[in-house]
Amino acid sequence: MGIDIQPSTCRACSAYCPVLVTTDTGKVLQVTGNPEVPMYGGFTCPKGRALPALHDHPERLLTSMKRQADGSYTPIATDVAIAEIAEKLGPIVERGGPRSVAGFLGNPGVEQIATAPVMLSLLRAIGSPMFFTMATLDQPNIPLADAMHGAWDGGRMRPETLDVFLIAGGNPVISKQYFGQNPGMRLKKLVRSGCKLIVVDPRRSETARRAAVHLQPIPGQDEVVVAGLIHLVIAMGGVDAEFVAGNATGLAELSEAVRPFTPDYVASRAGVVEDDLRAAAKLIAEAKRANFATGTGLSMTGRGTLATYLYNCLQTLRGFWAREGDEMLYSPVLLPPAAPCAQPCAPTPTTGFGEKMRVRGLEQSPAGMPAAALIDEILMPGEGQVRAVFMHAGAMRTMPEEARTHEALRSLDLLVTHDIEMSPTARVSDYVIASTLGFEIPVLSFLVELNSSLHKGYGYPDPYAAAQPALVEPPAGADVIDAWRLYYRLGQKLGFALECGSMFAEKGAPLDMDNEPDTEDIHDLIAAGSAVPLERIKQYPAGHVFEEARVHIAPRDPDCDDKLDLANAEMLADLAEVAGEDIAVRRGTGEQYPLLMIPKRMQNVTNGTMRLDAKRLRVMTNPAFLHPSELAAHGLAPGDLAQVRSRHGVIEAVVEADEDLRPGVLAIAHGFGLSPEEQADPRKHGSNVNRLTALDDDYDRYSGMPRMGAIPVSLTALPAA
Ligand SMILES: Nc1nc2c(c(=O)[nH]1)N[C@H]1C(S)=C(S)[C@@H](COP(=O)(O)OP(=O)(O)OC[C@H]3O[C@@H](n4cnc5c(=O)[nH]c(N)nc54)[C@H](O)[C@@H]3O)O[C@H]1N2
Ligand SMILES: Nc1nc2c(c(=O)[nH]1)N[C@H]1C(S)=C(S)[C@@H](COP(=O)(O)OP(=O)(O)OC[C@H]3O[C@@H](n4cnc5c(=O)[nH]c(N)nc54)[C@H](O)[C@@H]3O)O[C@H]1N2
Ligand code: SF4
Ligand SMILES: [Mo]
Repeated sequence: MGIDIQPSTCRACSAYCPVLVTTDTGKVLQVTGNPEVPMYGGFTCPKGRALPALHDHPERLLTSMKRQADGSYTPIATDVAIAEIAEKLGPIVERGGPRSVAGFLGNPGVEQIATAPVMLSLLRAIGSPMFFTMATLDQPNIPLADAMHGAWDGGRMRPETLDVFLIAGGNPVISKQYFGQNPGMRLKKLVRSGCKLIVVDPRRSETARRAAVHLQPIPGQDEVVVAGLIHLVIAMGGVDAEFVAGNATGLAELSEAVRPFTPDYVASRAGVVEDDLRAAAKLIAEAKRANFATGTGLSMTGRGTLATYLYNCLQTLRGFWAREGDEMLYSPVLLPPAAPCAQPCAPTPTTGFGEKMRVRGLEQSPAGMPAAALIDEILMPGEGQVRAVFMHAGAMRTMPEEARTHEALRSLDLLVTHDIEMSPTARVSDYVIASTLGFEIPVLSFLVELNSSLHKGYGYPDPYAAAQPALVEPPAGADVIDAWRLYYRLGQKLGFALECGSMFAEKGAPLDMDNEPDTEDIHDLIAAGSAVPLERIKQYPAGHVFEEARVHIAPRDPDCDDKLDLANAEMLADLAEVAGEDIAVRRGTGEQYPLLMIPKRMQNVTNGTMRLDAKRLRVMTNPAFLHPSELAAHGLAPGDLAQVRSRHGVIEAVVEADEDLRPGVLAIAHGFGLSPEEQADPRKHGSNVNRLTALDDDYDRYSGMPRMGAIPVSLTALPAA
């Protein structure tokens, strides 16, 4: 005991920064970056460094809670809570069938990686297909576009080899998406090495400041911008004819479909400078190697799937996929071994293979089950109605349409959530299972690699992995558990034989249902079949780059006759609709709602988490940022309170000036506010932007994800209190 410094990993966001943790007799004192992992260069952000304060925060939830008839909460022993939940679950399944039980997994699964396989195993044992994740309210456009275009088996080109990196609707400097390790340092290096950044963002973001070309469009015009880039690249003779002939079909149809998107039309419609659009196209047409990346700014616009599909097409037109002999972008370490070839994989179906929803004609897609449909699956009576939900997410702050989400969650027969505080989601639950956090949970760097299989903005560019023990016990007297144990113990009580394995295996290994495993045992099962044996990874407590794991792209299989599709019928029909539509009607702005609200992320907060230490991190609120000219036009000064209204609802927010924003745009982060059962002070708790969204507003036909950005709003000054 006494002072001790040990390597670990911050999991307060998906960047998974390697850290050194100073403890004193079981108490976390300090967190600093671990300079021994060169990829990260010692980087941490303020959230990671604030973790000690989270561990023993006075408002931390140290006992599970049960909702009482009057809506108040009383502590309950976790095992008593689990026994009561098991007793309630049986009759619910008997009455409503297996489908009446659903699981919902969000961002807390980044820290508690054992939740996903064990929650899923319990649902399977019950016989329920109703497993939802936040992925369909995030960037479902990416797997969907890959399904429709077909994917490249060799994957994308490595950043350090690129002449051009384009990012549309993403801000890696803050979000770490696409540059998960010390993004500032990596972007600086990239630009110094001669790579030209092209950024498409209505805001001159922290990333756009480093751009060779910054296109600053009106929000919600990404499909127009990329159609314009394709138009120009074709006109400039930029098509890699040999690559396209060997690997794709549909060039003629795509060329025809982008014909209306002339530079002057795109410039006037999307509000970008025509010369900048031409400059971006020229960089792309002349580059030898490039990558086109999309983020949440683009995915939230309601047409993210189309825009991403078109960026994939542009990638193919230029032949910008990893070539034979290239090093794979993210070589597997904890994932099963890979042997990628320089060849296409044919498109895959978007529908027709999974569970059908009873609402909006939605069903399971390559992006997973449509999370936005879950709320209506709860509210809509009839066979298959969902009556019990296990929630490992902060849905009350992060699901669209707070009011309908609240109505649905409160109407359930049973809502069980995990939490580290009495968050707005905890405050609508029947049972809140108090959970461990931070360095109380063992580390396995599997999640970063798992994400890379779904989204190329995540992954380790070097074959790095870490498996590290928990460093501290929960505070004395606390009755908290690692979240997966709820599902294991319920399985035990209900007499199920649960299993757990690699997400990539058909079937997991059976769990010992008599002697409760440790979290590290679950991690061992998750890593089953890993490219580098877990035993070897465990020999390096500070994490390690396994040079032997680097994979290079193999030549094309001579028998491969798969082709990428440049002319998916539904995508080109959508593009024709874009070309033919009434622009003003589509945009939805006018006298009543003159501004467009867009999402943005802030450095010191991850979605709805870490509000506990808000004071230290100085994120009391989520300001509505506007160009100073907009503030003046609305009679507002920075720091004033204003009402923001959309067609779906209204919030009060603190306004701030941001010169880097396009006039006409209001940018605000999500993940704030209190539950609708409490009175929130916008200066203290921030405001829930999901009061301004609706679950069925302009939703994607495959993922069900509604429009969560480019939302028409109005702004009205509020009299000072
Ligand atoms: N309007 C709008 N809505 C959005 C978005 C947007 O841009 N705009 N973004 C969407 C996106 S991309 C995402 S990924 C989602 C994220 O939404 P969620 O998946 O809900 O993620 P978080 O808000 O990070 O979840 C944090 C919550 O979980 C609680 N929690 C529960 N269990 C645990 C635990 O075991 N450990 C910890 N540390 N906390 C726990 C925390 O107290 C906190 O309340 O939001 C989505 N919603
Ligand atoms: N610090 C911090 N890091 C995070 C998170 C966090 O909450 N805080 N959340 C994590 C999560 S869950 C995710 S999914 C990732 C997301 O990672 P990113 O997608 O990189 O998220 P943002 O940083 O919000 O960047 C979105 C950008 O899109 C721009 N934008 C808004 N509307 C439009 C539009 O219509 N078109 C275009 N082209 N751009 C637009 C915004 O101005 C903003 O700069 O970040 C992760 N990392
Ligand atoms: S919260 Fe900060 S320190 Fe922690 S992993 Fe994310 S970027 Fe790294
Ligand atoms: Mo996300």
